[in-house]
Amino acid sequence: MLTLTVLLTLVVTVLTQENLLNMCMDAKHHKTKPGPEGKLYQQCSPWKDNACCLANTTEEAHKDNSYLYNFNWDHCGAMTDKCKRHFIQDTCFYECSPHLGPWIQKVNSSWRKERILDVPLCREDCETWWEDCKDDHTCKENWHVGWDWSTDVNRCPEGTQCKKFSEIFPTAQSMCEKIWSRSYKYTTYTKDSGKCMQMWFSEGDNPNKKVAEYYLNNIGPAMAPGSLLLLSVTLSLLLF
Ligand code: FOL
Repeated sequence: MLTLTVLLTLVVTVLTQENLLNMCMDAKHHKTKPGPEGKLYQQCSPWKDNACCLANTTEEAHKDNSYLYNFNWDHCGAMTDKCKRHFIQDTCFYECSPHLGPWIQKVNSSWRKERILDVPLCREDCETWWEDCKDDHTCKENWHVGWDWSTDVNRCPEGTQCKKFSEIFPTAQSMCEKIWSRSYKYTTYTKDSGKCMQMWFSEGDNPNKKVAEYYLNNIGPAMAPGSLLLLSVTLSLLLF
């Protein structure tokens, strides 16, 4: 009986892991399940074989003040193209990634039921983002809350001042971690490490699946070591 229970638990654990490896968060524009999309727009095309976003969402992701969040990148004057492309890429990553399971959390929010928290971002992706934006301007550290929405798009709230990115965010780390209220965790891992998530990758296999797998099997949230423990308990029960 005990053996059966342990085996069942093991099966459930393995199935849960499989689900965490390939799923979509319950947010504003995400599909309920990941799947192929045929064609995704420009910078979002690397996700076309398996995506949580619809083609329409990816087209919108490339527009200013898109219907996605009515978000105005140009709230402190026009954002440069070299900076904006990183925000477009972030939108693709956020809307399309099917491998964010280990970092998805439930939230009480007016516009989404789940969010991502502390996704380990590759150093180069964070640093080139900051380098390309450091001379652009913004008035806020956390872009998720506190805007003036009295018009149709977000504007800088009273009492704030437009400053250089590099003043609001002195380091690449502070920008990546603070701008979307800790969606990302800055890491010193490089893109070839297999230990960090890549915002930028070429069409072909999504390198982030293996990274999610790594975090589930190694140091991931408590449940992963649990499955290894269960495996050994099962084996010892069967053998002795
Ligand atoms: N990219 C990443 N990586 N993580 C994210 O969580 C993320 N989120 C967005 C876009 N890219 C992301 C969505 N952005 C509001 C502002 C920004 C936004 C979504 C919504 C907004 O309506 N803010 C209101 C508060 C709304 C509320 O929390 O009830 C505000 O006060 O400004």
